[in-house]
Formats: sequence, structure tokens, C-alpha cells
Amino acid sequence: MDYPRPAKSGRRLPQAGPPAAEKPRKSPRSAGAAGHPRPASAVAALDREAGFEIGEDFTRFSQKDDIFCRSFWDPKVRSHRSDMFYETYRTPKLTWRKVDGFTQRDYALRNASWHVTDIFAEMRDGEDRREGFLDPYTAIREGPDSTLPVSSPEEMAREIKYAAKTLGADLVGITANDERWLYTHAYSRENETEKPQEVPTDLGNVIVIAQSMDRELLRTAPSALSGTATGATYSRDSIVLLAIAQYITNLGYRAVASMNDSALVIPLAIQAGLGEYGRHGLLITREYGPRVRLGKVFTDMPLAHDRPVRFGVKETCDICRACTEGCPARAIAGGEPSTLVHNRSNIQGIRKWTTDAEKCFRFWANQNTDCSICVRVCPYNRDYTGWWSRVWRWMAGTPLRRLALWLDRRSGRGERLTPSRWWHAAT
Ligand code: B12
Ligand code: SF4
Ligand code: SF4
Repeated sequence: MDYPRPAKSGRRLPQAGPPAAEKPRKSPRSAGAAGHPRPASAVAALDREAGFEIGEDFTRFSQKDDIFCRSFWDPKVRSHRSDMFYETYRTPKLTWRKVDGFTQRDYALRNASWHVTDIFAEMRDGEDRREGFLDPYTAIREGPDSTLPVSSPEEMAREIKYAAKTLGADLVGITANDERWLYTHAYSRENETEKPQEVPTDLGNVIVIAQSMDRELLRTAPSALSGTATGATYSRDSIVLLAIAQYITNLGYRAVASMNDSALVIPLAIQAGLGEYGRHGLLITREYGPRVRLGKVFTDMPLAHDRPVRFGVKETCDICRACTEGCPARAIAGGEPSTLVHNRSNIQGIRKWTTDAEKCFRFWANQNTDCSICVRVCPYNRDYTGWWSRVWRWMAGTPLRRLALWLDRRSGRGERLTPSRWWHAAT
């Protein structure tokens, strides 16, 4: 398919300082971006607030080792099934399965939902770039020569959040750029090797955004149809991230819009106060539970930072196993947080709940679409516009959480909606 070429105004990313790739991987004590070293005490305090337990053996992660990259270069992960999995996102011959939720119309809608984010991803693939997934976005016009003076980073933070929400972000938080979460290297699909990380090391702040995913579509997981929630939210994320980065650029500051590329976004989102970490390895927000997709904009604009939030998720996960039991691949931890690493697709040296990506991705490849069962079954996955959900969230933040979990199980909230019933609503 002939996707549009890069816009004439497409620019190079702002360059400054040595690329992060040149920095050593072991750097637990210097968590600031290189241009903005933060005192170790400030880093330790933020880690405590965020509930992070990071050991001396902490080692930064290279994107080459995430399971998607491995499914190209690592024969242990790549298979005929994984090639077929990717093929279903492209091929028009989608009628090979008659199972409800995996028919031609389900794949047709899923693939349509990915279309916008795919256009950006494929725009510069001739230059070994897969923007939004392996490389940050470059489709941003040059800014002016002058820079808007910022006298109050607090006011500017309020303003940028207001602007980001106006441009389509559902949730916005701000934190310091943290080298620990930057990938040591990006991944070159063309050469199947590491390539230098592009985010300039002197962009000291990160604006993290969350976009809510469609709850009704996710109720149909596992199905190709439910993948429409994934694709539609990636497409929205791409547009919103680019718009925020363009706004900052128009004010004379530097901004790098990044979706899945460049850095681990969950720890950044936790630091930015968007939510807490759950047993299933995902961010749980107060507003949408785990039903969000995340993105981030790195910038040198002076901005005040948010603080991590706590609303009882850790304590609820301690006694709930809905995701562990619901996962068909048995990929989700059932015990205490630990430093266990299942394989090279997990970051080392952090005590946390960790998912086995090989098992998870094998399930995806076998069923020929992504999976969101762990999001569907999580009791925090609710519609919080309803008063009962808000009462439920309050209960889950108190010693009444066992009762809250029992009520959730009884309600049938996390049960699967058959895809044909989802389609039925259209008629
Ligand atoms: C690769 C990837 C996957 C891979 C494998 C991960 C891997 N180990 O290779 C697989 C296929 C398993 C996967 C599955 C899913 N993913 Co995914 N995934 C990613 C991606 C692109 C990269 C993450 C990565 O490099 N992981 C490799 C290492 C670091 O993994 P790890 O050690 O197991 O660490 C994980 C967590 O523990 C956490 N984490 C990492 N470092 C630290 C540090 C601290 C202190 C803490 C507390 C947590 C934490 O983040 C990692 C997420 O994989 C991120 C986007 C991003 N750039 O962060 C999205 C992302 C994490 N995925 C996302 C989602 C929604 C899913 C799915 C629900 C699928 C779907 N339908 O969208 C499932 C859920 C599976 C699960 N229970 O985890 C969302 C999560 C949103 C949220 N609410 O948190 C993200 C952020 C994408 C996005 N743009 O929103 N994913
Ligand atoms: S996405 Fe599916 S297979 Fe992967 S961890 Fe979640 S429930 Fe398990
Ligand atoms: S399903 Fe239960 S254990 Fe899993 S993340 Fe949600 S609340 Fe925590």
C-alpha cells in the first residue's frame, strides 16, 4: 500500500547532548535526564511515594528485548504463527475463520481502527523508522525563533494540561524525565539490531497522557473485534501526542512525541500521578481503571511535576487474583511482588509483579489477534460515571475491599460479551 510520504515540514528531532545510547545501562542512582541530574534523595523520595523497589542490580532495558521485537529477530519467539498474526493486520483475505469475533467484519473493523496510527508508523519505513512504535514522531513543523517566557512552572503545567485535554487527552500528568525508563537503545527492524536512542538527554520533563479505551469492545475479549479498542485508541493517541508536541513547539520549546517507542511508560505514568501499578503489570487509573493507553511528550518547557497517587490498588491486588485466574496463558504472577525475571523480555532489578511476555504473546499468535482479558476481568475496569462504581472504588480503598471484590464477582461485570451481541447493538 502506498502511504503518504513524510510531510515537507517533517523535521529532524531536536538534538542536544550525547545520545542516551552512549550512557551505561546500570544507573540506579542518577535517575535524571543527563542535562537535569536530580539529587539522589529526591529520586529515592519519589520512588518511595510511587512504591518502587529498585535494587542495586537494576539494569536498563533495550527495546530489542521486548517481545514484539524478539518476534522478528529471535527464533525462540518467531514462528509461522507469529508471522501470520502480523499478516492478519495487513491481508485482505480475512475469511479464514468463522468463529464469532474472528470473522471478516471483525477483522475489517479492527484493521480500520489501526489505520491512522499505521499511516504514521509506515510514513518513513523506507528510512528504517516505525514512528509511534519503534521511533518517536517527526511529523512536526518547525517552531518560531522566539520562546514564550515561563515565569511560573505551576501555571504553565496547569495550562499545558488544559491544552492537552482540549486537544483530546483524557488524563494528563507531568513528571521529571527519568533515564532509568528510557530504553538504552531503539530497535532497527531493517537490520534486526539495536540502534541509538533518539530522545535528547536534556529534555527534563515528560508529559504523560492516558486515553480511555472503549469498554463495550473490550468486553468481547478475547476476539479480533476487541482489538478495535486497541487500534482506535492508538490512532487517537498518535493524533493527540502530535498535537501536544506541536503546541509546545509553537511556544518555542522542544518537544518529542512518543507512543510505545523510546521509554517504558508505566513507571513514568505512576510518577506522574496517573494511577497505581496492578498485579497484571498495567497502570490502574482512578478514572478508567486499567482501560487506558498511554503516551508521552518529552520537553524542555519548564513545568511543575505531579506526585504519585495511592487509592488502595496494591492492597486490593494482594487479595485479588482475577487477572491471574482469567489469563488463558497463565502469564500473570499469582504471588508476592518479586525480582523474578521470566526471560530476557523483563527488566532486571525491580521488585514488582511481572508478566511472562513469551506466554502472553504465544497466546496472541495462536489466536491471531491481541488479547485484553486481563483488562476486562480486572474489577477496576468499570464505568466510573455511575455512582455505584464510585462507591465500589471507595470500598476497594478501605478494609471493605474483600466485600468489594465479592460484590464484583457476583455482579458478573467482568464476563465476556459475545461479539455477535456487540454487533447486534448496531441493528
Ligand atoms: C512490549 C509490550 C507488550 C508485550 C510484552 C511486554 C514485554 N515484556 O516484552 C505484551 C505482548 C506482553 C504486551 C501485552 C499487553 N499490553 Co503492552 N506494551 C508493551 C510496550 C510496547 C513495551 C513495554 C516493554 O518494553 N516491556 C519490556 C519489559 C520492561 O517488561 P517488564 O519487565 O515485564 O515490565 C512491564 C511492567 O512491569 C511495567 N514496568 C516496566 N518497568 C517498570 C518499573 C516499575 C517500577 C514498575 C512499577 C513497572 C514497570 O511495564 C512493562 C510493560 O510491559 C508498552 C509500551 C511502553 N513503551 O511501555 C505496552 C503497554 C505496557 N501495553 C499495554 C497494554 C494495554 C497491553 C495489553 C492489555 C494488550 C492490549 N490489548 O493492549 C496486554 C497486557 C498484558 C499484561 N498483562 O502485561 C499498555 C498498558 C496501559 C496500562 N493501562 O498500563 C502499554 C503502556 C501500551 C500503551 N501505549 O498504552 N505488551
Ligand atoms: S493479554 Fe491475555 S494472554 Fe496476555 S497477560 Fe493479559 S490475559 Fe494473559
Ligand atoms: S484483576 Fe485483581 S489482582 Fe489483577 S490487577 Fe485487577 S485488582 Fe489487581
